[in-house]
Amino acid sequence: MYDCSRHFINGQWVESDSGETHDIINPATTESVGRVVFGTAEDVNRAVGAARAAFPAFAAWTVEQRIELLERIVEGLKARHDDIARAISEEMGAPIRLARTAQAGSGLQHFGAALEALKNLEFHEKVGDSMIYREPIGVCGLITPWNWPINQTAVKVAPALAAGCTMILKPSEIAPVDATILAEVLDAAGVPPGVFNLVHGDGPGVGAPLSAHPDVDMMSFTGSTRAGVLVAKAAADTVKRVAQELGGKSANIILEDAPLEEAVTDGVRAVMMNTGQSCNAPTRMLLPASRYEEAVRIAAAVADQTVVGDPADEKTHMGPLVSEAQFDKVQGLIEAGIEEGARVVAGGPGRPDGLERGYYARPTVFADVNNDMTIAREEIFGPVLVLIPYETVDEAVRIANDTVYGLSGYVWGGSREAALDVARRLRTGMVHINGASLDSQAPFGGYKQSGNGREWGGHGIEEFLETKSVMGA
Ligand code: TXE
Repeated sequence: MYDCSRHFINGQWVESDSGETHDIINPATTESVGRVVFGTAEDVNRAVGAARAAFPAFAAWTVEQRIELLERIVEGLKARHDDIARAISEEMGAPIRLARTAQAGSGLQHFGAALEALKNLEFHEKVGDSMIYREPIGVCGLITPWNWPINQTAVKVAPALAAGCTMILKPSEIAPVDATILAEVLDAAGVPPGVFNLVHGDGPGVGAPLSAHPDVDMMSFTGSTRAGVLVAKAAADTVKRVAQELGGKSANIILEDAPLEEAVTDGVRAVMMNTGQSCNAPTRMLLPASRYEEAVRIAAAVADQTVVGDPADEKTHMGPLVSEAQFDKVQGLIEAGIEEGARVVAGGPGRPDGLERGYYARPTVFADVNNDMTIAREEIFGPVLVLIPYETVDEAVRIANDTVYGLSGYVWGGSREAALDVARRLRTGMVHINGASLDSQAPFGGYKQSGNGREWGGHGIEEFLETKSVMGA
């Protein structure tokens, strides 16, 4: 059983002010795999106090000291890799193969990327007659969701440490285990007391008081647009910086001359990965009308081949959704798609055959979708792909941009120049051409209601820095 019943504050594992604990549910079995404590505003006060007290000394560390610290953390994460992978698989249902590779691997990758970026970052420069210094912003509140748990904590904790900030992490109450393991790794690596603090709990109980706290200088939030707006509102009175990585409804534009089989296959697999629970999933596939029916056949076949089942099984491609609430939400949206006249060509409502226990959904593909339908507008956060036809490239770009979100875009085409031209017209923070994967040194973040600010690599560290101009220096 996983034990997340204590916070980590000022270098110590401590009891919560509340003592109120909840089960951590394995979504594959619906059984408890551990307990997590729900903290209080008083716990937040203690953690912020510790982070504030630790800030001056940590901010004065040299870049070399911070590099050595990050190197020790990378070693620690490597040593705990299998523990982290197993925890992720059990707390949020990721297939063990995905948990070991992309999920647990991303924590390591982002600490490594922050380390490399730190080696090349300039913390001061001369501009005209003045000196410009870049200094750590101070005490940071970090709030993360459950879908890529170690990835999301790493992309905040690593750059915050690299910048010289102190912090309070509030991980998702649904998947708190690997954040607890991360705290153990940081402690063993020699992070000084108070520099990193972990407070478990839910949004209203811990996230809200942390966001509103007058002694917190910055909030970095990843999660739903709904909760991101609440964080920004709570933070507004204290004028702290708020970085947000929020929802998405990313378009995948397949151009007329794209290798159709490869592009559609890649697009379907990308949506089903992590059971569709990724903010940057390419959930709207835009297809030239002339090749639409051919693409529908390929997409349906690929979705039908997805192996859904026990996350502990090495052969599983897709595990359950994270929770009963997420299962109900996804089922409701699949029903909405049918009611609004879209055509189910793979999957559909209900559970896959033989999977009566656990929050399993069916890999679902909808054809005959127009961009005004609910399933084309809302972030479903489940294994649901919609296929939308277009007549001209201009129309495809218009449909792609016709969303409140602006996180990612995807373009497939026979000509790199033509694909790049489309990429430049998308109002999104990231675009992938012809299946190119994410790059841990390239900034990650969105336009519009997908958030503001950028994470990953050097841009991620800059988020945690203030700029000071000294005239006459
Ligand atoms: O996430 P929330 P939830 C979407 C997904 C899902 C929906 C709700 O569609 O169905 O969000 O999921 C904390 N002040 N995404 O409720 O609410 C919360 O405790 C401060 C998309 O699980 O976004 C957790 O630590 N914090 C998303 C974190 O916010 C608050 C990833 C995320 O929770 C808070 C996850 C508050 N008032 C879900 N309320 C993406 N696109 O990446 C909640 N939290």
